Amino acid sequence: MTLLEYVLAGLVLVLVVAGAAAALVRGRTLPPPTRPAPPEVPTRAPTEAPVEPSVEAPESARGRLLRLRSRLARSQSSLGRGLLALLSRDTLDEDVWESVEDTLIGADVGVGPAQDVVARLRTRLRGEAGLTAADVHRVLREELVTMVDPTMDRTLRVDGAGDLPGVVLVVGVNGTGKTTTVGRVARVLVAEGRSVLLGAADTFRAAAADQLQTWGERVGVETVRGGEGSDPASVGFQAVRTGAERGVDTVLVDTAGRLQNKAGLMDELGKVKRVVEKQAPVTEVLLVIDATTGQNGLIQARVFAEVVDVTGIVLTKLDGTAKGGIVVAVQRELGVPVKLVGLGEGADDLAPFDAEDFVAALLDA
Ligand SMILES: Nc1nc2c(ncn2[C@@H]2O[C@H](COP(=O)(O)OP(=O)(O)OP(=O)(O)O)[C@@H](O)[C@H]2O)c(=O)[nH]1
Ligand SMILES: [Mg+2]
Repeated sequence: MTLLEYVLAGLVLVLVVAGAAAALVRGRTLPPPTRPAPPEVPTRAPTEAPVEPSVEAPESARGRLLRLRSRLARSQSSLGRGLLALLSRDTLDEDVWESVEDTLIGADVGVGPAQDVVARLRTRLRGEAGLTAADVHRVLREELVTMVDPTMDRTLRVDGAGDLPGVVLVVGVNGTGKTTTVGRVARVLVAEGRSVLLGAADTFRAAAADQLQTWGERVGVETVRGGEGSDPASVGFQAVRTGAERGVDTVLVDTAGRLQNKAGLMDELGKVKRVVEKQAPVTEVLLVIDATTGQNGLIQARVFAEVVDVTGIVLTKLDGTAKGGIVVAVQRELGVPVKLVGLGEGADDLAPFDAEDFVAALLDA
């Protein structure tokens, strides 16, 4: 090989190495040509219509108590289990009957109903030889169901006469769960395909109307509200008038919490109902009672019933007390059925009350 040939070969080698290096560098900085292009995402111009706020699909009322039964059973297990244990003893003597009565009274059933049940159980279980545990269970269940009264009509009156909306007024002392109840009942009605309007007749605090409105918005229901401190009766009236004009099925009116011993506030409540009724009859007055307040709930019930004709009781926070007997006591006190029970803080933790299901939960804990 001549010198020239060496030089040429060297040059070729340098060129090849340089080209390869350049290609390598290019390969590192440029995206590999084989990588697929990202799919095109359609972008929305900011001027387009805003996305609709998502509206929840609430759970229908049917079967709710079944879902919530374990919660009820958990809170009332000492009552059911206590009674069953006592009645399963070999001999049912005076001591046992006294303990049965004490257990019932301890669960807030009330003295009268407790004595009635004991008398009936004594007659049915006395001297019957060969009673099995299943027999005792059945007799106790039947007597407790009778005590809770399966014959009471527990339907919510949410329909108005003719073209008028049904009007539900929700009342009770502070913090019992009125606003929560209105929100939850609205969900039940929406799930059943009804049209609903809310009235924020709690005008003490702006936050109260906000709270109600939030409940409504979650299920696409509107709230009629007045200014802070405005007359609750006129807000109630306006809500029912609007409901009638729009032809909605049901107007739910939330009211401010009020202590039953404040005469002025109780008079105001009477006025709310009277004024609303100039527009359409109130089809249901729900008194909300916090089950954890026990006997105090009975005193409230008495006073509220005098001012507004209570047609149904909502017993909230049953998940928080072992004294489920208050159901019986309050029904006796007013002669008005418990229609709904609250068993938790969740949006769908309100269930229609049913005597058989309730007793089943007590005994099957
Ligand atoms: N554990 C439990 N909590 C409940 C139940 N019902 C309502 N609550 C809670 O009770 C509290 C009070 O509820 P609200 O609905 O604001 O009561 P309110 O009667 O409207 O109160 P005021 O308007 O202030 O008189 C809230 O924290 C609810 O979540 C229930 O069934 N179980
Ligand atoms: Mg409230």
